[in-house]
Amino acid sequence: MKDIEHRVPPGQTLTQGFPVLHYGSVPYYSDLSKWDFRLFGLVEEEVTLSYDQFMELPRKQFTNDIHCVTTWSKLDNEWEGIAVSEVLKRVKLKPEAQYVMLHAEHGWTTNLPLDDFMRDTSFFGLKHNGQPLTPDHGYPVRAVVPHLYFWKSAKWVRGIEFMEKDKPGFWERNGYHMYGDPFKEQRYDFD
Ligand SMILES: Nc1nc2c(c(=O)[nH]1)N[C@H]1C(S)=C(S)[C@@H](COP(=O)(O)O)O[C@H]1N2
Ligand SMILES: [Mo]
Repeated sequence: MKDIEHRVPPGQTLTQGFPVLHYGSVPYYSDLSKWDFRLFGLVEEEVTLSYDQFMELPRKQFTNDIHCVTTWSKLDNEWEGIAVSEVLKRVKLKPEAQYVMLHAEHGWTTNLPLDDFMRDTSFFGLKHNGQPLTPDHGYPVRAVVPHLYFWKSAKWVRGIEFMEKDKPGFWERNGYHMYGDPFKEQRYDFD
């Protein structure tokens, strides 16, 4: 493991807490039988997983550092989650697929390259530091892509759209960087 100094990107400050940041309201789920997860776009056949089907996917433990564009970083997070590869096994991607758009509740979106999403450090998080995700941190499922700024880690994620070309998601349309590498300080679109 890298020493602390190399784990904290430029311009970031460590926090022991777990700040909550999002646009809009926290979704409330009264009936998870209505929850589903869609794989669509450049796939041979679209797939929709039910809540039960999603929760039956094999889980793993992940440990990582997270870096928010608002300058806090939090080291040594322990997660239980589902590897992206486990979810992607359910579809056959068309060869043109190069980018993904993650779709979350209330139409919130974020974009990233397929290769970044498919790294074995990216996953769908279900528990953080031993506890089920709280509603404000993304219950029941959030994406976690720790090598990019944390806004790419969609809370309340409900689907993956596979795309040929990069397209801006919610914050990317509102001035944030298309890629968002914290070690290069790619915070805003002019960085
Ligand atoms: N659905 C959704 N996911 C989201 C956001 C959002 O507004 N909606 N905000 C992002 C931003 S800007 C950050 S920094 C992280 C914050 O996650 P946290 O509240 O668990 O710390 O969630 C990301 N995921
Ligand atoms: Mo953020």
